[in-house]
Amino acid sequence: MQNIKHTNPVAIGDRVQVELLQGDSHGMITYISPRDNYIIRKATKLSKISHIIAANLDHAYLIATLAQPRTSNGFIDRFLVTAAAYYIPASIIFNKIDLYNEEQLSALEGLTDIYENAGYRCYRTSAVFGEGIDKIKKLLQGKVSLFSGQSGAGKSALIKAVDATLNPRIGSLSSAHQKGMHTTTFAEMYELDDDGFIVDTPGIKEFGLIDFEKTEIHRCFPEMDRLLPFCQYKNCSHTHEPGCAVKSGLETGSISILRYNSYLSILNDS
Ligand SMILES: Nc1nc2c(ncn2[C@@H]2O[C@H](COP(=O)(O)OP(=O)(O)OP(=O)(O)O)[C@@H](O)[C@H]2O)c(=O)[nH]1
Ligand SMILES: [Mg+2]
Ligand SMILES: [Zn+2]
Repeated sequence: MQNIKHTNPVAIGDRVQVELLQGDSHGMITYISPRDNYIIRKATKLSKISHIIAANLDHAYLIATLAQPRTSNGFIDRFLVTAAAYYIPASIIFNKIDLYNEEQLSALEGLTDIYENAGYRCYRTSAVFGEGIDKIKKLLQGKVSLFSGQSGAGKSALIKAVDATLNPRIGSLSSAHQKGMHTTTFAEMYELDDDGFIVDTPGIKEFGLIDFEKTEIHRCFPEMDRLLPFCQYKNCSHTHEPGCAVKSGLETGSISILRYNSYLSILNDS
């Protein structure tokens, strides 16, 4: 993953030294400290060029929703894999719970089980009604956190709910398709009044993985990674090998079929 071209040499979250120029109103970045970590996406789907979304993160949160615009499982899994690929701890915030009907609430229970079993914390919030916000505030305290997800999921609205002194632009949904309108157009870091920083990002259509080795992918599915020592083959790909603990897990239900299908789909794409 080293020889990748980036569209941005300096990213949100970089720690830099600045030399002030005349009048102190302008400066020049003279040094970028080595990054503890960073998270990347492809500049465009087919592009070899990538864009560093942010650097030096403590945690990445996927803002998902089962109401408009519904976040697909595939999207959730690709986000989680991307974060794991860059060794950034990740969690899921299911937002807009005020809009969920019975069916969506029961889907939420199911998904929460799946992802918590896999090893990801799940939270539920309503940015509009303030539900679940106190918990999120605590999580963000003293940390550098990233909010990512599809346009319209409520990333900016959640930031405003967490700290009312901040003013990220909050959009509306398109009346035709109830999709987001790409209101946030560039990543921006906000300092929370409670200590901590949060990076608001533009909505992402899909996460494309970058130059990722097939053999690395199961490392990014923690529940499968945990089973690897119990597979008959040390380098088991969990697809066709005999004595595969992941395939047995599928039969007993300890591995979710949704997650396994995402695994296969990502494996096929890379
Ligand atoms: N009912 C309800 N609406 C919400 C909630 N959170 C956000 N919204 C609405 O969803 C729409 C989009 O919210 P934004 O915060 O702009 O979404 P975003 O994820 O930042 O979108 P982009 O900046 O385009 O990526 C706005 O109309 C919000 O008021 C929620 O918890 N409940
Ligand atoms: Mg936004
Ligand atoms: Zn296996």
